[in-house]
Amino acid sequence: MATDWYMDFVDTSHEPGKDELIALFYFEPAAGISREEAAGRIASESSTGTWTTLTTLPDRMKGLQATVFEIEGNYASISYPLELWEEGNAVQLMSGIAGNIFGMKALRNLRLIDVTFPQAYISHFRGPHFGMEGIRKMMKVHGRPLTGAVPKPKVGFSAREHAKVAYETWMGGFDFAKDDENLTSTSFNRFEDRVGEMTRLRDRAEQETGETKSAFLNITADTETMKKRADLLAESGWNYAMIDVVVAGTAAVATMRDYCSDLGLAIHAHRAMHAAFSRNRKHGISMQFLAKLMRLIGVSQIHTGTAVGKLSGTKKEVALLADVLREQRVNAVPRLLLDQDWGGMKTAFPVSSGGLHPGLVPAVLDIYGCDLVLLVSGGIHGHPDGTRAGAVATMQAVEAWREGLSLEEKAKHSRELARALGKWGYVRPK
Ligand code: CAP
Ligand code: MG
Repeated sequence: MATDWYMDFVDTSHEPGKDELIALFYFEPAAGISREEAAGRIASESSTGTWTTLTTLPDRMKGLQATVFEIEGNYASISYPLELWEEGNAVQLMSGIAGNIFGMKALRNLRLIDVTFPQAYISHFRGPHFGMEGIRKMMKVHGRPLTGAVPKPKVGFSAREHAKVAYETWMGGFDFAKDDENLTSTSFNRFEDRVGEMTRLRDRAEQETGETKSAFLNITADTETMKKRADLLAESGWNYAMIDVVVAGTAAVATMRDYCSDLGLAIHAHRAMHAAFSRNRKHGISMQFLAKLMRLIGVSQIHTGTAVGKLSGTKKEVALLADVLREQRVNAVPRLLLDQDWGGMKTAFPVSSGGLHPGLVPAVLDIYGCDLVLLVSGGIHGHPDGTRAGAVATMQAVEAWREGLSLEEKAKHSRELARALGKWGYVRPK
């Protein structure tokens, strides 16, 4: 008598229907387990199956089973009937295709690489509130990347000191100041105090420059507290809220997407903790999928790496992430990305940050182009002449790239850039 039925979830002649959700996995079977059985177990455990054959299995339930329709080396493509997935509930999707399966003894490694969402699934999500166009209109910035910086050291400033660093950043020509991912409302820098100080100096910087200035103020906490903090931001005339989306969780981001949207707040998504599951190429969840999920839920922008800075991520991966967020039609890249037609869902900005300074700006813009939020933090506060000069130097590097000039050429008539190159040159921090 058969005791398991994993092979019932494998059919390499299956042609997924247009309404089926498709997932691409990298997998390594455990010793003694064939590829087919291992792939069948992934499909079974992420859809309707369990470890043993069942005495009760109404025929109609076969229609809910996932199907492994392609196995190519260590890559399995699995299709899921749409009925498996609750409309508009990305949290439940994660429980299915990113849940128990990571712990199965039958696998030595498993990595969820990407998912193709069918239109019938996407249609239940609102996506980004503004889109890149809407953000540019809101910030009155066109034809160049939007720029920002985090006051550094990451935490420790009082609210007043924090706002002063933000003021210098804005006066150096940057559009945004950003809270660091681990700054929320600490004894030395309460959120309410920071909003007050930042609002006062934002208004001054806007008056003095005639430009729109904003900030990614970090509301990350339990959802009820995040709602209160979002209310305070909206009352104080801000147009963004920042959330550490991985540690906050998919459910919290989904709740806050609608709450912030109703308040006219764009969401800046910091991805701290993503590397716990995205960095290992053999096990975990890819950043491509996290970026796709966050656009689906509706953040306005999310960190996607620099390829040249201090944190992991290759040029190719960074460019793919930008496509996932900015394009309406994303073409498959073997073993890295699946096809995705976003069906008109609004776009989201990639955010490049981490170990950047003026000398690295051209290298980053060569990868991303103009539709980017560029964050240079240590790379302005470490400028020999201070934060404002560092921001000016970075804006000069952006101008050089747009004018097709080398930084050396530009630096001949841009003192702040010359001084930045004098300190850092083109060093790529480790
Ligand atoms: C960068 C940063 C960002 C990282 C996040 C930091 O500061 O503020 O959190 O960029 O990484 O705390 O390190 P620096 P990613 O510019 O001074 O390095 O963007 O890859 O998610
Ligand atoms: Mg940070």
